Amino acid sequence: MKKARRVRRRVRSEEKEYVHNYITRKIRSGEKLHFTLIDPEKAQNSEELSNTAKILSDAGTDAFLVGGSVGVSEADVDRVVQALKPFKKPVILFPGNISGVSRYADAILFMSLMNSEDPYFIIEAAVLGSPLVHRYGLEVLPTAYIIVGYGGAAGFIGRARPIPYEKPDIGAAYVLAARYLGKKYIYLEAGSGAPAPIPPTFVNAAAKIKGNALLMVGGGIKTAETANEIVKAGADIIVTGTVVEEDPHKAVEIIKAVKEPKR
Ligand code: 1GP
Repeated sequence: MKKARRVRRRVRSEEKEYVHNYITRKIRSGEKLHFTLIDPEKAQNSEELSNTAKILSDAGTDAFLVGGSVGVSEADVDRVVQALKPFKKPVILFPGNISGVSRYADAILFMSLMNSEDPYFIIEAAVLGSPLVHRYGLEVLPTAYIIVGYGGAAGFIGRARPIPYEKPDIGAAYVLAARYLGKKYIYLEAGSGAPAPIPPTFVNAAAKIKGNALLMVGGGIKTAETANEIVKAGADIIVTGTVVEEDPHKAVEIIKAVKEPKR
């Protein structure tokens, strides 16, 4: 049994790079990353989804995140993950609940919503989802999910107590706690469609204290300038979703800004 597992592991590492290795290899070489978020509930037209994915993949997005807060079934997630597979970028689950776990994905942001007031979103959803993650053999990316400011659907559904934009010291304390808990990824989330993204000062306070954890920032990033400022403030990974739905070509400009940030 043990031998079989060893062989399986070896076969996997020969065929395919682990997603965490892929991400850290790029970060160590000095790159900043861009993740494209696809909400399965909104991606109903598969031809449109493939066209969008091709534009973003060609532009250099580093991975696809698949997830949403409302109206997402496992069948929807399976369909979207499979549609994204041909583009040869890692497909990472970003589950709003246990229905967001698909066997076809490459990895999962295994999350705790750190500033939820509901134990379900802090730990219980993770407990209910973990046997599925194990059965499907998904690579796990341990993630502290922290909701800031607006919060959007993720904040409302997740019963978060969002950290005010003007309180970066509280954000930094959450980041430090996440780091001490051993999280490898810290996701500062303003909420999808946030009217204003997380301010660079807030991101900078988090970046200074994050240690070796990777800092992801998303919510309300709609222009190359904003992405540039957030990268300069110390984010390792920028996530965009709404702008991709509205105009994939605008997202291409954001990818350029992430890859070649202006000083
Ligand atoms: C939401 O952070 C992501 O979970 C992306 O937000 O849709 O505003 O780009 P936007």
